[in-house]
Amino acid sequence: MKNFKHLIAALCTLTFVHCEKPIETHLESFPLIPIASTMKETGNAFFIKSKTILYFDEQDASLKRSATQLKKIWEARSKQEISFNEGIPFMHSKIELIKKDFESDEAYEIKILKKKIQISSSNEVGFFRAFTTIDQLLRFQNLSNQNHLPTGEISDMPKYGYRGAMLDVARHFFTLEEVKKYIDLLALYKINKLHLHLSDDQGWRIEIKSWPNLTNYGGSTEVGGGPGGFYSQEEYKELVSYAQERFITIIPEIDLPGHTNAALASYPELNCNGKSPELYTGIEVGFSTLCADKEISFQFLDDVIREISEITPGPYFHLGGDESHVTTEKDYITFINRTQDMVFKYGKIVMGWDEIQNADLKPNSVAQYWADAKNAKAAIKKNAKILMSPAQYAYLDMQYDSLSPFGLHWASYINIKKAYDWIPDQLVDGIEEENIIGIEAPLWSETISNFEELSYLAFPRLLGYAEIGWSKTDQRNWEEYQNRLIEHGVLLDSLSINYYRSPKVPWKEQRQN
Ligand code: TNX
Repeated sequence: MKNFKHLIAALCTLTFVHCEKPIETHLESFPLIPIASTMKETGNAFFIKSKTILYFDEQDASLKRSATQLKKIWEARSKQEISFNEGIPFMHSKIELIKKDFESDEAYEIKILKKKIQISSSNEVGFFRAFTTIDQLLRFQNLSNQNHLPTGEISDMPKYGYRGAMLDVARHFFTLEEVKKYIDLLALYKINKLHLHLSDDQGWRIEIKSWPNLTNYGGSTEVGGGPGGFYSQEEYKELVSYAQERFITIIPEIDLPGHTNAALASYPELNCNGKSPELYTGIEVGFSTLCADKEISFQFLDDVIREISEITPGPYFHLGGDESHVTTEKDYITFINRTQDMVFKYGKIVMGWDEIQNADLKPNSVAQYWADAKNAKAAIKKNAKILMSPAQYAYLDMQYDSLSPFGLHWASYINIKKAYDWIPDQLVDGIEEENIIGIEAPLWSETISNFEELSYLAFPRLLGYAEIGWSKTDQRNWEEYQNRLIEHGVLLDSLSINYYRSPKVPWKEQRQN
């Protein structure tokens, strides 16, 4: 018997054939976040051999782009090279990309067999979501030094088409590199929208060529008096395409008519009294407004909306519209109605904070519910869609508890469980499943000024929001989620991401990197 084993071992070595003894694997208990619609394990293992052959129809340009994306991810994680449609099948690992119809563009299926992996979807975005799943599988196997994937089938599709994060780059500026790093992490958790809050009292962060002082002067500081910053249009385009490669849509927000001190400080003619206020570096809200009596205000807004729309391929333009406490109701309605027309003229769909329902919202606009349920319900009456960002549950800038070094708490303290344990269509009577396009987790930046602080507030709560947006409600359960989250703590550690290690969660010991 012993000799026989030696003989087999020798044969394996000579022929380069993998003859590991079968191992038990458990796909179903894999800590995927967001959890997939179904996962069925078959108990075997797909061993990652030297080199991998990726089979797909090279005539199909979109499949070729998908193949190239998978190649990048697979080679980085498995450390094994991928070749397209060539190689000696029995010596190498095999993956097939198969196009077939699904209910949703983002739906996909992965079959992990002993000898090959089959990935199917109807198009590029679905393949990308599948690759994200593969990416998580490989990352966790790497963390436990495993050279195989568990066999079985995953079939998956999102609950909501809109799964977003918002980043306030106005109160504190975040560099292109920092935003890209955030985008990478959003993509790993299947988040598909990044809403950028590009202007506020404290800073104007996007170049407008016809109004250059907005950034030259209006972008020159931030909360606390730091140097601020802004994105040139070229840099913004770079960000848009970086996000696009990860199937994330950038949604630009220009907050109006309030939250406009930086613009008012940059151009005296935008003020009703013709005089510019000072730049502002505090954190009060609701004290500034554009001037509805001056036509130049609308010329200004038309230029801004036109220039930004021209460099934004995504369908949405966010007009802000929150906390305009010093704008009269009549002027407020004028501003939203007129800018809404501009957004349409430049081919985009209007988004705004829930107060925008006070104007004559056009059907299919999006009201972002953050504070006032009455506003959200009124928006529904006007045939608007609702994006769920209830401050008490979904605000990433709320402190975890009273000891949190960053964040505010005007809406609530939001610990990791509270962030996870709510159901968008069961929160407010009258905001029903059919009204909701999805969820978004805003990260306001009054109290954070660098990536470490950003990630401390965003992680790990963002993983919970990703799951609320993607996974079916009846699959979600805090206790079970917490077990997966603990594994993602290890993953975030391996990526050197600073996250909040709540004392209520039994995290694994942190490795020193
Ligand atoms: C409210 S949420 C705001 C922001 C602040 C945030 C701080 C919303 C639409 N407006 O201006 O940054 O609270 O949590």
